[in-house]
Amino acid sequence: MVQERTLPTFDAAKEQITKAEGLRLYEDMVLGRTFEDKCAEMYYRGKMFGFVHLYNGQEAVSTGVIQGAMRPGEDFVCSTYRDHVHALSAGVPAKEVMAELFGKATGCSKGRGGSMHMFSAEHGLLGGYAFVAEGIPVASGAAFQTKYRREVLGDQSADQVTACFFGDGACNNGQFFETLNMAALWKLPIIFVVENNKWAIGMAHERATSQPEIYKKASVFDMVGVEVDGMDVLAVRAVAQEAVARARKGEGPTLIEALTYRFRGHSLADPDEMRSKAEKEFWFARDPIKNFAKYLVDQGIVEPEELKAIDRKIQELVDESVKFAETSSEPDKSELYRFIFAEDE
Ligand SMILES: Cc1ncc(C[n+]2csc(CCOP(=O)(O)OP(=O)(O)O)c2C)c(N)n1
Ligand SMILES: [Mg+2]
Repeated sequence: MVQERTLPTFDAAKEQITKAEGLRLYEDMVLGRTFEDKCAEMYYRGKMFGFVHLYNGQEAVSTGVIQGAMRPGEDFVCSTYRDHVHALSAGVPAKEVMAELFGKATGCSKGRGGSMHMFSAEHGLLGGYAFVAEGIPVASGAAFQTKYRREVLGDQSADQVTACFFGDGACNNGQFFETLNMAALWKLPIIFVVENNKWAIGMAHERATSQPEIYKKASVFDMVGVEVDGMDVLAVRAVAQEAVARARKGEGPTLIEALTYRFRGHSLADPDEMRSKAEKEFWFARDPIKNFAKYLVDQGIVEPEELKAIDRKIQELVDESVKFAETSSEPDKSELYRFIFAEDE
């Protein structure tokens, strides 16, 4: 096992967090975890096909950024093939994400996308992208149009910020360097969120990159780069709030490196034999949901019973989403060629 990088410290006791917000962040993370566990069950029961990449362990990143710092539904979110939970945090209903996984017409991409291609114009979800780093220029295009509408077309309502999520593996790809250069040059309203989970399938991060501290790469673009404990939802929320404020003020992008870990294999087809037991245990002990629950109770912000009630409510919601997906229709054959090109309004 490679020596673990020291996680940046964060003084959560100093955070001003209301009960309502604490419960909201907790609920969003529990939704992500419960949804993904249900996906694993459905996949192994043969209900969904193709590659399915789960997000277990990384919930504090999606929740901390989208629910903690953005305006879900108004701002833009761009994801990778590990996209179910970003879609949920952005407000796409669980039943539409589950139906998409089942390939049903009621799915958020009308059953055409599947696991790796969640999309919702209504929720500002720019898509999940299966090619590594593919979303980075797409997200930057969204940020560019916001700036263009505001500064060139004079549309004062164009103040959206885009959050672009991608993995450590994507940071060795040319699109990362080319796009970050332009985003910084043009001061685009975007935050680049690297979810450094230490692995790109079976390739350990340290073996693939000359500078493993990804946030430092921001400096060559004269961009702000920060590292954060990606297992601590309040720490993620704090850095994301700063980055979003910077972007909204027109001061340009931020590169946030969230140090995190996926609790399952790369995809549900991966036997997960590459990673050591010691490494997994190091990270399992940092489970973002368990730790946040403990924090909320220890600080006297919530009662344990309130958290259990959320767990039950979310379990019901996810069970309902499976019923909805199972009973929904498949896309009609007559629509085979629809949604390939844009249609007239
Ligand atoms: C351009 C491209 N090259 C290779 C692949 C195959 N591939 C799929 S996932 C992956 C690893 C990416 O790892 P990372 O960016 O760290 O994301 P994580 O899976 O850890 O979330 C690779 C190489 C791909 N999808 N696209
Ligand atoms: Mg990775």
